[in-house]
Amino acid sequence: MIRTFSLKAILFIICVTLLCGGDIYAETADSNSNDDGYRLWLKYDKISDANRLEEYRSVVSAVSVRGESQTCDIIRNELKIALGGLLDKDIPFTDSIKDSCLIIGTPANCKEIKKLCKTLSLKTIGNEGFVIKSTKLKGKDAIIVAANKDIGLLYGTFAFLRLLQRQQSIQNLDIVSQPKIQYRLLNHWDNLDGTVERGYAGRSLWKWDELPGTIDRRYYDYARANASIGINGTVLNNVNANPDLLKPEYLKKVAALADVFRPYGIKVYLSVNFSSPISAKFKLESSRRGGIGNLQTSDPMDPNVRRWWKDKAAEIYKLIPDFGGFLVKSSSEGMPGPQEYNRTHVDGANMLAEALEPHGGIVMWRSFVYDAEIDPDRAKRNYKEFVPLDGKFAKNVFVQSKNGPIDFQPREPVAPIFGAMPDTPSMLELQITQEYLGHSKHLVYLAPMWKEYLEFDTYAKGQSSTLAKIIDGSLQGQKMTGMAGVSNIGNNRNWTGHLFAQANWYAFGRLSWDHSLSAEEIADEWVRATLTNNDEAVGTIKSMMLGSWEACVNYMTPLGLHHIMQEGFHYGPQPQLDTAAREDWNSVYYHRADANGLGFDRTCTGSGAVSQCFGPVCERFNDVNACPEKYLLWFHHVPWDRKMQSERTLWNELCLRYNAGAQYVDKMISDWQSVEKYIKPELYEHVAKKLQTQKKDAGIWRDTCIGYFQKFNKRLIPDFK
Ligand code: GCW
Repeated sequence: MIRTFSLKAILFIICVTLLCGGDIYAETADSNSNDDGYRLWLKYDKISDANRLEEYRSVVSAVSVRGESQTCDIIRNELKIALGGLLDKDIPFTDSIKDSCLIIGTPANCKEIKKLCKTLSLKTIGNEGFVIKSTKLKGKDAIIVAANKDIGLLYGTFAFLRLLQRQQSIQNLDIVSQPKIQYRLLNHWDNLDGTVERGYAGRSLWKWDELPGTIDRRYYDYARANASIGINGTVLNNVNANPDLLKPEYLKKVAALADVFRPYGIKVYLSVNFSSPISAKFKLESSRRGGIGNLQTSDPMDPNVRRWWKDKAAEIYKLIPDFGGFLVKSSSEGMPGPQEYNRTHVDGANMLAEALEPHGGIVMWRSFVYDAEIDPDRAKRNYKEFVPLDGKFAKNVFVQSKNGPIDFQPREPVAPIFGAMPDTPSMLELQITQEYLGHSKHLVYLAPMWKEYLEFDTYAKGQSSTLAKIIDGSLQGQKMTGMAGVSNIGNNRNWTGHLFAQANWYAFGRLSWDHSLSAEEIADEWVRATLTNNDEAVGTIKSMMLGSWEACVNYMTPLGLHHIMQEGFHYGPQPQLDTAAREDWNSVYYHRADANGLGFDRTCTGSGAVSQCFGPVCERFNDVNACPEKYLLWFHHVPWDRKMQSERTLWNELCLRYNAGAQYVDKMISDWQSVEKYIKPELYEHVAKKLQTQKKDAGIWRDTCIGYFQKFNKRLIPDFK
């Protein structure tokens, strides 16, 4: 089976390469002069430091990539572009180890690497890991990039190139790296009509009407960018899933994309609609939703429904032998689910798991549910529905949960569901697209936020039970581990709408590979690869980035406020919103401002949400004197005159934070101006313009929210100067 598909895929690549004039990467390689952001962090502009350039040219004077797979061809191609650009020189590629100084191979295809195997720690690094090591071969200095599989070589190649992009020394290298998380996925919320839910960078990349006949060359650049940061899977479509994607004609299109992505180590997954087996003619009936099958039900206990999914899985795997699996949003925001048949999440997930299991596929069953009947406090609902089901899911099922208990707010405490289901693999869902953080208009670097979550100590198994240890399986011993990021990619030339939003895509990939990397380190890599290598400018830009999330929290939702944004659109402020279709979509439900104070009482005497946290966390958050101020109004209803740590009253502190957030944007504007001469003009202008919009809108956030809350407390607005 594997043999036939790889042969088919090779022919496919050859055809595509011919169709694209034999140079599928031309765009990324050639646009040096005119920089519109298309090339992302894979620019490979010439090394600016003359000494380093000399060093690199002498150390990497010839390259040998061993192996004949498509992945090895991709590595050769990448090195050609990268070394040609960075070293501004044609580096010879050779088959002979003896003439070469950079050797890339596996023990299976390289004798010398096989010999060195014992010293290279290859045994412990799995299929995706790699080793980069300075060594001597036949008495000559050499650098070896070694791995067990070709995909590890590709990751190792990108890691080696990152060293050059950052102009770091490549003497005495001794790097061993393997991913801490097994499933590192982008989740696209792309619809079949080309729109993207919560997408702010144009339309979907997937041209369904052209596929499978026409393969847009951007698919290759997408795959290459993802591989460069270690992403190994992509869910192509919106969790609000259109069942049509499971029709045979669409599956052929999906298979064409899978063929493109495969040699980059990227598997394809689909979001599926739970009603898919139901006949389309039920579309208009209220209790049954139309799918693409011929059944009258999608009850997971119905044998015909189970058969339907098994047949569908078999059909998919025939076309895509390495298909990844299904992502499911069920019984949430109008999406159908097993509850309609009085069945549980377990019944639904396990039915799909059973269909995928023989083929090696997985189910990612989302816990994003907030049925108002479960509890009056939305923050408590998914925990209450899911935690009792711990240990009942099939082995190939993840429960995929958002980082916070509500919904990707600018800041949330970590969702207490993490750690509370020790016998269920849990996948962390982060949102790269800035639904609640200024869309693609605001410069907000998200790595510090993700680090705050990952490093949060849940106390699930006593002290030092960080979220990172829960999702990488080290705390509770889970075998399957995963991290998903809701994509911010669209068909805009610069991929993400805001140039700096590329850094969030980048950071998600890097953190899913290694969550111990710091936000600062990742920013350093990204800035040097994308913008400039001038140390001073790098320092300035990094500092803009590193403070940008806290600033955004301050001008939108300081001190634990949340969900007070414009209805539906979620961009600007609408703290007065009290007319939404659901109570828990209203801003007033969340901030609870009144004449006495502000905030949602989730203490043990309030909604009780705090008691879902583990002991010491619960105690700390429950106590208004101990609760970290960043979560204060999340857990407490606080009097306007209460003294804060700063000795200011809550009201004055709130005003100060709103103002500090808005002022930070002014600082970013002047910082950006100060680095102008290091930035390509088109990119400089693009960011400068966006910052002006951010300034205006941060001001609107501040003024609207302060003005609104003042109506309750009737206090003066403190003088900010
Ligand atoms: O945050 C909400 C978004 C919806 C989204 C939903 C979800 C895809 O506003 O647009 O739907 O979350 O995560 O399912």
